Amino acid sequence: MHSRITGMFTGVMFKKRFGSLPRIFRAPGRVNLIGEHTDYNDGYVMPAAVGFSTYVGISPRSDRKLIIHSEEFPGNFEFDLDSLPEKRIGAWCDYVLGVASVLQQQGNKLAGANLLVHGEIPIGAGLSSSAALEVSSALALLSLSETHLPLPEVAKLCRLAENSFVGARVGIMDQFVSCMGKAGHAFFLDCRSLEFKFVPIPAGLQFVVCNTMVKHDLATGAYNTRREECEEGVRAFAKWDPAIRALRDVSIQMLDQHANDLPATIWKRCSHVVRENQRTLDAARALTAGDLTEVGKLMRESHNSLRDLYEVSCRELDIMVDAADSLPGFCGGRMTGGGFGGCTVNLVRGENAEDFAKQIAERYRQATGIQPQVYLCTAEDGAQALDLS
Ligand code: GAF
Repeated sequence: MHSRITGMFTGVMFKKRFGSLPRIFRAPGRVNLIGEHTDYNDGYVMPAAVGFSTYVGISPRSDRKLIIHSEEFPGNFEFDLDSLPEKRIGAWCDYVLGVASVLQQQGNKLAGANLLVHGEIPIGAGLSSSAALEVSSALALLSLSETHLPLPEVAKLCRLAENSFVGARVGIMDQFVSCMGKAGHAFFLDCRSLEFKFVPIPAGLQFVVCNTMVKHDLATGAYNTRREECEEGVRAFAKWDPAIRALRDVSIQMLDQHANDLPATIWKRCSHVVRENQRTLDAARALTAGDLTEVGKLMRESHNSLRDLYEVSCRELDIMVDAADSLPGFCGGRMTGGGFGGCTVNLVRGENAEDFAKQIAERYRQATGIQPQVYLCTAEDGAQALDLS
């Protein structure tokens, strides 16, 4: 219902701006329950799509122009499809441009179009506003071309756009869950084979997502540096065992065996990834069995590892994670997404969720002086065309 109303609103804004009625596409943001910084290591992740989405309205033009506008984000952008920039221009429309550019490189004939973007996912909060913009734009642009792409292929091309055009070497998790998420379920994905399964979220459980209000920016160096450190680890392990192609292939036993053979930082990064993969497999099993105590324990271990070994947490995220401890209804929590700021995700019993939100906000405000935003969410469906008739 919410997405229908927001879709209609986007349609009205579109008509006001461009004078015609658009087709509307929606793609959601996500929280990641566990499996952090594992996707680009061919590992496992378990995110869920949530109720915040990006909406894109589109209508065809008779020329080759791409006009991109948003009521929320600054700037009116106009490009020629025959001479799109080759790299990011440093504006929010890069995610749309990147998708258009990759679609054309892959041989799709795009038509000129007017696009209006309505975004409700907090920016820089680690809830995948970028992936949602890419996916909704891809569906919109494809709707005016003759190509039909299955959603997993849409996810892959959006990731490629972010890697090659925007310059952030992200993995496949965010685009995939934005495309494929399912209401009421977490989405367990093997990032090597791209096989996935839906894991039901136990009835009555809510996600309470707490925004530290510290912004992160994936295009900046630290994320790409972590990837390079993982690659260095793979090169070392491959010398000891040529079958190793990614950290996914390293066992916990092998990791421990070589604890003193790798530079300390590289070993810490590898140690996080190898054990996080195991935790994600264990968490999927525990969630399926409804064992929330185990899920909570694994989430806490994941956070500690991201803090101490992968070093992508920050003081505010640690405070927010600690602030959840002992609150009524709390089942587990951790930082979610790339890190360096952004949000924590907490699994909380529905009847306690509102009180939890108030109390954690107060604890965080007292400890940091920052007023956080707290969102009550559930797992929602992935991307779709909206039928507003
Ligand atoms: C960001 C990236 F976009 C994902 O691909 C993933 O690597 C995540 O950080 C960390 O798990 O959201």
